[in-house]
Amino acid sequence: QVSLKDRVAELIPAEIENVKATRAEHGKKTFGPVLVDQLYGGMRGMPALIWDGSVLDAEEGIRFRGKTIPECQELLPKAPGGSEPLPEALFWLLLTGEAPTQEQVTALSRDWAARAAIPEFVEELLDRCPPTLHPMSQFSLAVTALNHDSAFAKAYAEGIPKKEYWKPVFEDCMDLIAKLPNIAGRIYRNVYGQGKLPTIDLERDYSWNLSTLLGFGDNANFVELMRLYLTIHSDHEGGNVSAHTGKLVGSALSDPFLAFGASLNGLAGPLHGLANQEVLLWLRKMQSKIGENASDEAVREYVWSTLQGGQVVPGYGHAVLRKTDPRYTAQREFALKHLPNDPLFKLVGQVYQIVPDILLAAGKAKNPWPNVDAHSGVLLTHYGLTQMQFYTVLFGVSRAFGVAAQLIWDRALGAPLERPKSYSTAAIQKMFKDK
Ligand code: CMX
Repeated sequence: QVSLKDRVAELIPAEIENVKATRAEHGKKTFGPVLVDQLYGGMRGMPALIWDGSVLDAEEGIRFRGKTIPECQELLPKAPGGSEPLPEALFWLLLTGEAPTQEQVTALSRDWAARAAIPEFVEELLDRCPPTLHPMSQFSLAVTALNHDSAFAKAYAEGIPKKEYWKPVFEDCMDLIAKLPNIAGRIYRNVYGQGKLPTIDLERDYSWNLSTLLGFGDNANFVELMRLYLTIHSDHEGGNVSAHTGKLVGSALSDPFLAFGASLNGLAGPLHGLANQEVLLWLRKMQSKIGENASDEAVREYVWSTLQGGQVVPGYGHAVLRKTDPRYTAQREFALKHLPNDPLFKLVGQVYQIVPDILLAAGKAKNPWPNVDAHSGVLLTHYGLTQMQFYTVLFGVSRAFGVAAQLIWDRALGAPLERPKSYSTAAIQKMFKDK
């Protein structure tokens, strides 16, 4: 059976030709004007990057290599007795555009389990972090430190030719993904005092091992949740802060550990991945203010008070999406199947009925609908993973899949250093004077 690396090696020559032909045919075509407003407005909608793993449609949501989330749930191999896709399979899909066989997925699970150990000095680094250091800072610190053993950094120092870059980058990316459960598990146990870390089981899948390291491996539904969670958070095209940061830093030929460490620092912002922590904090604050089983009216008033206090409603709105995020829907369906009577799930459902109308009435947000972060914390809380400051770490484990897949392709296709043009306000004024 063909391994993932062999399959990527087979695909590269044709893809190089494909890109060449695309550039020859379309290279001089324009997407239309760039508006000055886009320079000031966070580059919304400005075509700027190539990202092959996934494409985001404003109305429909994400497609991984052309497949919607429900299609991935149908198509991708599952664990024995499980019904959610294995994230290993999603990684294969992101990287090759193809669904792997069950055997290929099992081989990938084994490969990652065999690479999972982290260097002793990284363990010590984590053990010395004060428990008051945010889990995301600890996570980024540890991932950055993995660059100590980067195959790419070593090969580059030894003068590896450009067309070979992707090979050590592939190895680094596999190591990166494989080591994240041990890093996440160690942070969780250190910060929340959950005792000694168990060892990785070479015969089990990635999500089972991650769940076990966190202390939830004996709950089959939690493990299923992890499989779904890691699948749907993996990739959201290239322009979001974590994905773009990884690609940008990788373009300087920083190795995948340095590149993904930078991604994590972006994911740790409250307008991006930290929103899953913020949602839970906000829901808890609401409950302490208006009580559990509050009326729609009381929830409505609370939402308005958040907006009037100048804060955002976390988990709602999106820079690209204009409809309910299918990642939200996938989690809602999981909840309807596994925890329909959970009180916090009911509150999240109630909030879903109420917030969009209020955001529309407030008239600012371009998208009043919930995003992925509006739901994930409720599911984790249900199974006892209640430490909300840890939630973004799980998002980070998953986001490595999407960033890693693109880093491999960027090096295989010889993507150049990113260097867009910036302007000062004075330069803009001068440029358009009298126009
Ligand atoms: N609550 C209150 N106001 C909101 C809002 C929300 N959920 N979403 C957008 N707005 C406001 C913006 O703050 C902005 O206000 P100002 O003009 O005063 O600055 C205005 O509406 C227009 O913003 P937009 O164009 O609709 O949204 P952006 O593309 O600028 O930002 C996002 C997108 C996600 C940062 C924003 O919707 C937000 O802050 N949401 C809450 C945080 C969140 O859930 N983030 C997670 C996103 C998913 C992820 O990356 O994980």
